[in-house]
Amino acid sequence: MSSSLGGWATVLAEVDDDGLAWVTLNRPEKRNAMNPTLNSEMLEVLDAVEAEDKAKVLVLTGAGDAFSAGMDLKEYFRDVDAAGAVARARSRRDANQWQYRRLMFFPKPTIAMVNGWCFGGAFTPLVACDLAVAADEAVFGLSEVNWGIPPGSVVSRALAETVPARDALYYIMTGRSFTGKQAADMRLVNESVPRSVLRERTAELARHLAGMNRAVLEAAKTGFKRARSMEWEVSEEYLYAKLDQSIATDPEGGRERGLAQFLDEKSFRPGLGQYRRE
Ligand code: ACO
Ligand code: V55
Repeated sequence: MSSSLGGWATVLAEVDDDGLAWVTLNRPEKRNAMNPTLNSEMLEVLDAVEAEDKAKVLVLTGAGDAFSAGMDLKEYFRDVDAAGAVARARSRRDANQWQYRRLMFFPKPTIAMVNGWCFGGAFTPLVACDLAVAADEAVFGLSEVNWGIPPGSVVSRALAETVPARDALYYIMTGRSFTGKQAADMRLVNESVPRSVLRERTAELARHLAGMNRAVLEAAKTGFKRARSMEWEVSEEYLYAKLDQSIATDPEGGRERGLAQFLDEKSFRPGLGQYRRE
């Protein structure tokens, strides 16, 4: 059983019984190219997933053969440019708002499930997700140069965050495509698996995260993502503040229970798994 989080023209969003929020870019006939409608709807979808208590983990994927064929070349580039500078600025703002500002620091764990085609602008939400799993057969590419532009927005920044410069420049400059297997080799994604098992493999990872202490997970992911760009002394201050905040606000008192199960009851080994939460 799964319940829908709302009705959108270009995105499907539903929560299943395991607490997984499946967010599916849903323009399969356009290979899930991101048009202005999708970009503004995704902002609503992220708000809905954040607000839904049953949703523990967000999985971002695409309908049909594509994850996403990138920005919509007609509606996002040609039509919006024709509409003028104000329309263009607004359209860029929505796209960037969901693709990285909102997604990168989303309070719940996020996993990109790359089921197929993934081009250009699609790299931004891919990298903004905490984790990523691809189909071996998925095809990726920085295809911007193929049609006459350099990668824009934060696409090249997102690549620099995840893959070595040699790989990034090779694909940014040649425009050549690569597979899910290659994406895993260069660590753009955590792993790739045959398409036939992609959904189950991703669900298994998502269920693991869904069964964890959410306050601690949020502090852990935010701490890593924010500390990356900090100087060490500042990151020490910040990460201690985050740790103390987590202890003070964790509604299930995870730390005390973990310590008691290990030190007093001797019924659990933290090195080998999480404390009992029931
Ligand atoms: N923008 C707008 N429309 C698109 C896009 C896109 N990015 N990608 C696919 N479509 C549309 C096609 O125009 C076509 O529409 P139509 O049926 O109304 O004519 C439909 O989706 C299907 O496309 P096909 O090319 O027929 O699908 P196919 O499965 O053969 O190929 C592929 C898929 C490889 C993804 C191809 O569509 C493609 O190369 N798309 C563009 C990929 C790209 O370079 N994206 C831009 C990256 S740069 C950036 O994002 C900033
Ligand atoms: C890209 C993405 C954009 C953009 C210009 O190369 C280029 C990708 C997300 O928006 O405005």
